[in-house]
Amino acid sequence: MLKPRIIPCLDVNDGRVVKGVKFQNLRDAGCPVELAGHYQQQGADELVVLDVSATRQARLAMLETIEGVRKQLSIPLTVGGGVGSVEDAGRLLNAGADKVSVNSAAVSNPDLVNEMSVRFGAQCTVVAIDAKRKTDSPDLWQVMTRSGTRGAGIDAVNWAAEAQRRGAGEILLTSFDRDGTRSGYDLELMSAVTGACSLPVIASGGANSVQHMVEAFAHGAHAVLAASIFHDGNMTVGDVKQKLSESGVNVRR
Ligand code: 0VR
Repeated sequence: MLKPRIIPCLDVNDGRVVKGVKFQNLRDAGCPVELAGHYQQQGADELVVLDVSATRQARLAMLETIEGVRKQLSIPLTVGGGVGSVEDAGRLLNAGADKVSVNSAAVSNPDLVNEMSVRFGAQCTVVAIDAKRKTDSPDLWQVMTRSGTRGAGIDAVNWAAEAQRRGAGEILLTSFDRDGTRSGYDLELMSAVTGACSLPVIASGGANSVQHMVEAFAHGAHAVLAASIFHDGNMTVGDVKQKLSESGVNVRR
């Protein structure tokens, strides 16, 4: 099993890194190619680049961004955002991604998970799940799609288990409620999903301290993803890894 991983996330809108709260009010957070090199130098174990662009031409330009990011990196690169088909995934892999994450399209067409896994391998196939606590039953989470704007009407824990059965190699689990809030990861969500799915699960949404990351690992996360705290310069990846190591988390040094 891989060591616990620290994964900065670059949400890219129209060629620029952005950051918001609950996927809204996106502010500019810099150049993806520069930030990618920056985070690798700080000791990031992997990088996630998520295309959150609205327009088609911005999505097409994304391939150039991926090629530029790839030139900076020797660590694994996962790319997602708007992946709708095996062909889309192939284009991203050809542009330099090591893994491709699929979110909304897999919810509407679950066979896409099987197709990606068969064509490219489970190790390339990441299923991203944006989960939101159900208002009427707070210990259940529903899957949100289309950047958190649409309730898919399915249970997030069950969807993670189905993604595993369909050949996914990893789950990128984002708490919609915690995204950008700096209030910590949704630990109950993490426990519920890791209890139902034995794939590596990446915790995402809400990180604001090393303690938040220690908690996520203690609740079954195999990796922690963060955007806000890294983009805003509050902490470097090196700071985080130093403190995690002191807290007994066996990170790669
Ligand atoms: P923080 O570490 O809390 O900033 O969040 C990490 C992670 O949840 C976000 O970078 C990312 O998953 C948010 N996703 C989306 C989006 C952001 C803007 C627009 C759309 C989306 O569709 O996932």
